Amino acid sequence: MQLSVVIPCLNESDTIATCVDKARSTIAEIDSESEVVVADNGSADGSQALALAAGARVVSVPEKGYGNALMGGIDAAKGRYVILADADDSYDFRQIPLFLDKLRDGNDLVLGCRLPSGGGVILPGAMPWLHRWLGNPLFSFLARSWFHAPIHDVNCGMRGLSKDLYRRLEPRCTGMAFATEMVIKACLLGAKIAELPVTLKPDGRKNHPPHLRTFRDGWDTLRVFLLFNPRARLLTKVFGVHYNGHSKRGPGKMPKMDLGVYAKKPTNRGRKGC
Ligand SMILES: Nc1nc2c(ncn2[C@@H]2O[C@H](COP(=O)(O)OP(=O)(O)O)[C@@H](O)[C@H]2O)c(=O)[nH]1
Ligand SMILES: [Mg+2]
Repeated sequence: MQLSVVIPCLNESDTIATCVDKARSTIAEIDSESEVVVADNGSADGSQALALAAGARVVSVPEKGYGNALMGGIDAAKGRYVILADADDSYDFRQIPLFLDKLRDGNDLVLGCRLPSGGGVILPGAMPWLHRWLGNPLFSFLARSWFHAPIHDVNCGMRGLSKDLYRRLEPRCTGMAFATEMVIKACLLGAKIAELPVTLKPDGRKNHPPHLRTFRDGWDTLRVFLLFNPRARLLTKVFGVHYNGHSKRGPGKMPKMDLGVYAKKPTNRGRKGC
């Protein structure tokens, strides 16, 4: 199978059916051998049934956290390429073919970019002020300057990657920092990375606010940056992040590390996430 669209979902009954519907109709036009996988994180609002009825394959991921949900979904995905997008109807699933084209062109990771600095568009009300003007630009700047990532929106939830790269990443971050871990590790492995402008619109939720918790998730993301940057080892000590490893960078070199309490070993799912 060529393509799996993986949608992480936690209590998204307002929007999950719309997202699955849009994803399915888009991929049906480009590749009949493709699937939509909803990685459900223990929704209690009937999201699973809605996703099933809309034609998705639903995978249950009991361990909470954005990273856990995505790891469960990507592990179950059968496609050679995987495209990820939120279940809140904030991304445009009609852009899936553009991601697939770039993956087929030989890119290992194709990152969406919502920020205008990378050509993206954020419609009014779609992103909180702090994320728009501080968090996302700052973290993306760190990804560019510390790890030479050719991107402008390290946290974008719409992205595509090859299953082959995913296997080599051995991700461990269970929460929102998963998005950053993926980009940093792809850089450290020398993966081919491309960026694609996307449009973010206000999500379609009516019943609950976004899951992202600005300060907790921002702090976890910063710790991942410190952890992987050899020059920041002193800082990691100050901030209580454990770093047991090497500082070698470049193709095929992955620093050894201990992500401490907020990450899990690849073979040991189910620990407390971040
Ligand atoms: N934050 C978070 N998101 C989850 C979790 N499990 C699944 N998700 C899904 O991950 C996606 C991203 O969450 P969202 O609140 O949209 O984050 P934001 O787009 O960064 O504001 C959504 O589709 C959620 O339903 C979880 O435990 N935590
Ligand atoms: Mg979202």
